[in-house]
Amino acid sequence: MSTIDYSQAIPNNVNLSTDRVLQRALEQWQPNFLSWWGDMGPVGAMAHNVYLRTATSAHPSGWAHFDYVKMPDYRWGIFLAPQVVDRKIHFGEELGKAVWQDVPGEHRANLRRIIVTQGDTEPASVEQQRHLGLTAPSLYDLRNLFQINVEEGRHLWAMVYLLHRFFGRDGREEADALLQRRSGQEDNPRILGAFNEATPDWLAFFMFTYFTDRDGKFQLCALAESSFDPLARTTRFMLMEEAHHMYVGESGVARVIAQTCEVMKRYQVEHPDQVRAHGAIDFPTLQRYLNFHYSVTLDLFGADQSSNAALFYSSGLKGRFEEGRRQDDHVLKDRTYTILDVVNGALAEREVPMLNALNEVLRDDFIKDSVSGISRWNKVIEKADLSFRLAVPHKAFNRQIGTLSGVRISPDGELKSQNEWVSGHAGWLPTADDRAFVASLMKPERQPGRYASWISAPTHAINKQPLDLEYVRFS
Ligand code: BYC
Repeated sequence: MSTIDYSQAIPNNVNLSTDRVLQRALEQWQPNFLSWWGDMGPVGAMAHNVYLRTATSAHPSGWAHFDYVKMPDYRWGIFLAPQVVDRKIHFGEELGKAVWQDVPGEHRANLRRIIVTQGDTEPASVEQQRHLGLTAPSLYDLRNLFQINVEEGRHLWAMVYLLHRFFGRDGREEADALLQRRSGQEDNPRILGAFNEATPDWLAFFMFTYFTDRDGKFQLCALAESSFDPLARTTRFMLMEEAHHMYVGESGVARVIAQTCEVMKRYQVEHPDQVRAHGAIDFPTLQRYLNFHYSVTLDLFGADQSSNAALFYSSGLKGRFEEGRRQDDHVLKDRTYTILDVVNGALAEREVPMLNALNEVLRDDFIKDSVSGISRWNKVIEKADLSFRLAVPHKAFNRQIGTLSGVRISPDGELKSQNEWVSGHAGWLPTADDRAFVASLMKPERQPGRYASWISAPTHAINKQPLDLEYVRFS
């Protein structure tokens, strides 16, 4: 017997109350999700009352409902963006035909693989961030962390809905496996590399939400073009939530920079040791964190030449970022794209068929978007009249996936021998000392309206509330 009142417990616009098969699948899965949330969700935070945004409908007035909620009581819902009437496939071999409301048999395995890969990242990020609530620099930041965590949980529900609704028994098995893999676990890790890295401190968290959630944006935008309409509609709705996650990252790093500038000006110091002595994070450490998160995130786009990517596009499963705005034939058979290759141990440009280079096309779109935020960070430094500038490292720096994984390249794009790489490493990527210093700053600040020494106050509060609202009420 069902113990769940679906329309209340799981807000949805997928007619859950009349879909018995889906109900049964979710009824079995939901307790496992809650048990996973208890084991792997935010540590020690289950009884806190948190000022959270909950999506209660897909209507513009319903997707951002704010109130105090205990996280295990958060209503993880299933929402698809409204259906576009008469939507047509707009790229690939089947261009012009009606989009699919069900999964075509020939695309079943690939669609499942894409949905599972996407779904796997959502619980992974919650696992990566589970200790951060113990050291939040303010109640405002703590609330944002929890908001992101519950929404990643909802994004997992979104993918599980697709698996349960459209993929039968193997979909149910995949949905179970999403709760069984663990970030960073040796024998059953998460699928993609970046989601097995630790997010040990708040600087890493802000960099993660700036860069890695931005991969989320680009992948979701590519999936929002899909000919499989339920996937397109689900990801369109997820994108509305993703925007806040990237804002947390961009504004978080900007606030760290602002505080560093403030300390450097107030005490007239420049050397990293002096900046650290005043409880702020020096610019070279920020740059090394940036180098790490950027390069690890670039790998998330997959190999620069991928027959999977070509197949996903040609068969209409996954489009390009802003596919509809591009002025070409949307089939791409005769087009080429320039990628970086390694020729005789050196980097060289090479023209390859564009279809095979679509991971690279998406990665390049991501790079453009990332760079624009970094120039906004640099404006903060410029305004303080300081000369340091942050920059993204070369695309080939510290890569583990694809052609560029075979070479050692410095952040400024120079080819290095293995020995040179080992000796340069400490200047390019966070060292144990950097991590220990940042960890030493991670002391929780729990007074409303107060902030840790290493970060400035935010410029905007949540939902037009005062900045010193008690965003989290502790149990
Ligand atoms: N780490 O042919 P390739 C988000 C594997 S983030 C480890 O290039 P393909 C979020 C690959 O699986 C967005 N392995 O693959 C952000 C394949 O393995 P198999 C997540 C990797 O298929 C923050 C082999 O290498 N969504 O939402 O062209 C918080 C050959 O590679 C990696 C998606 O990714 C890696 N980095 O491209 C929360 C969208 N990269 O099958 C959430 C769905 C590749 O040979 N995924 N491999 O064993 C896809 O579209 C594609 O699977 C990928 C890979 C773009 C990821």
